[in-house]
Amino acid sequence: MIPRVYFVGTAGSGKSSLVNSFKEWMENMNYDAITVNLDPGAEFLPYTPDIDIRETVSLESVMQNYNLGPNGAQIVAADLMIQEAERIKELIDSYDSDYILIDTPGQLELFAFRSSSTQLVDTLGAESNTIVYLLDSVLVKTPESYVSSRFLAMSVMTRFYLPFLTVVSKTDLLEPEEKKRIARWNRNKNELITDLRAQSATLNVQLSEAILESSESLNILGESIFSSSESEEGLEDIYNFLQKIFFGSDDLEKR
Ligand SMILES: Nc1nc2c(ncn2[C@@H]2O[C@H](COP(=O)(O)OP(=O)(O)OP(=O)(O)O)[C@@H](O)[C@H]2O)c(=O)[nH]1
Ligand SMILES: [Mg+2]
Repeated sequence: MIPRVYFVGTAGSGKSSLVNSFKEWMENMNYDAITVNLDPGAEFLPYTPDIDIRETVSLESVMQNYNLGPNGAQIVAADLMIQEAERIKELIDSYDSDYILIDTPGQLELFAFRSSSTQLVDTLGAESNTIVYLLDSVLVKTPESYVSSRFLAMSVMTRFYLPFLTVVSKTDLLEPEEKKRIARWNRNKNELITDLRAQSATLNVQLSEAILESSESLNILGESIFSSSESEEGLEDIYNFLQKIFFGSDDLEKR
């Protein structure tokens, strides 16, 4: 089965841009990928999807047909998407491609925490899936926000139990010092705990430390890759991760 790669993350974390830049990068390397948009609310996409949920389920049409505001419509749209799952799977299967790059809705909670999404992912292909989870670089600059962003990532991971890569996105927006600091936390949990302790010893610091100690000792998330859709940093690393997961590190034959 052709690998399905879901790009997941909080609103504005750079999912659609990464789908676009990763697809372009693959094309430049003579690898082949198709793009699937599963965000019914996307108003603008930086790429033209090969398959687009908005052709049958769009936020605008759901708002009109069900007389709902944008939030209620998002929920109805997420559930309507299941009815489209078989059709989308058939469309996906009609392509001969190396990778299927799947863009997910802006509202992370809609994709991550509603059972419709796990059903959708299963129907689209239960065997060859992975999640590329974007940690928005704007949201990981302090030790507390870095920790809470990783907790959110872990929470998403427990919903899907799929191979999972965390990517710190939009790294071109980080100052060199900020980037170095995040890289230190990424490599070494103790550095993160030291920096957490340097903050005032409030209950949330103690709580963060306690959860970190137990969860990170299992190395659940592994190290994050730093990526930027602007500078193309990390795109090759993402590709290498995917190749390892799906093909045990063998390079794809160039087309
Ligand atoms: N500088 C910079 N800006 C980026 C990068 N990736 C995305 N952006 C910008 O961040 C904003 C959000 O990017 P999107 O790709 O739409 O993010 P998204 O996660 O798909 O957003 P939603 O689907 O609305 O949740 C846009 O203004 C992008 O131009 C990046 O790597 N570098
Ligand atoms: Mg998007």
